[in-house]
Amino acid sequence: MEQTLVLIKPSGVIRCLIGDIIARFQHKGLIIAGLKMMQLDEKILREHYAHLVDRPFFPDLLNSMMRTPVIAMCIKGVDAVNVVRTMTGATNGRKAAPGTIRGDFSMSGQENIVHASDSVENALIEINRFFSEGEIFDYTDNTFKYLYAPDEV
Ligand code: IDP
Ligand code: MG
Repeated sequence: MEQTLVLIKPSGVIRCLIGDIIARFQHKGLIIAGLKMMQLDEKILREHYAHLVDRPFFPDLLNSMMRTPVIAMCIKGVDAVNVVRTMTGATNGRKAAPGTIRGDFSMSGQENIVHASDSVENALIEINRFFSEGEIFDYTDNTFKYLYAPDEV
C-alpha cells in the first residue's frame, strides 16, 4: 500500500489549522502511519526543495518554511500519493479548487499550508528524509476491511 509525505507548513501551524488538516486526511479514510513536529533547517530544505534553489523566490521560501516548526506526517492508503495531492490542490491557493486544503485555506502561492509528495518515487525519498524507520508504524491491518473492498487492497 502506498505511503506519502505531508508537511503542515508554518502557514498552517500559525493559522491553527493542524487539527483541521489531520482530520481531513483521517475522515477520508487515510491512515496516519507517522506524525511529528520538527523545526526544519536550511540543509533539509535545500534537499527537499532542490528543484527550486535557483528560483528568485527561494530565499523567501526558506524563511517561510523555518518560521515555526512544521508537522510531518507519513500517510498511508491505496493510491495515497494521488489522493493526497488531489486533496491538497493546486500550488497557488488562489487557483486551487474549493474543497481542497489550499483552495479552502490559502490565498497565496507560497503560504499554501501543506506540502504533499508528487510521485510514488519522491514519496519514498521524502519519507526517508523526514522519518527514521522506527517512527513509521504499522497498526491498522484489521481496519482495511472497513475502508476498502477485498480486491482493492
Ligand atoms: P507543490 O508544493 O504544489 O508541489 P512546487 O512547485 O513543488 O509546488 O513548489 C514547492 C513550494 O514552493 C510551493 O508549495 C510553494 O510554497 C513554493 N512556491 C512554488 N512556486 C512559487 C512561486 O512562484 N512563488 C512563491 N513560492 C512558490
Ligand atoms: Mg512539489
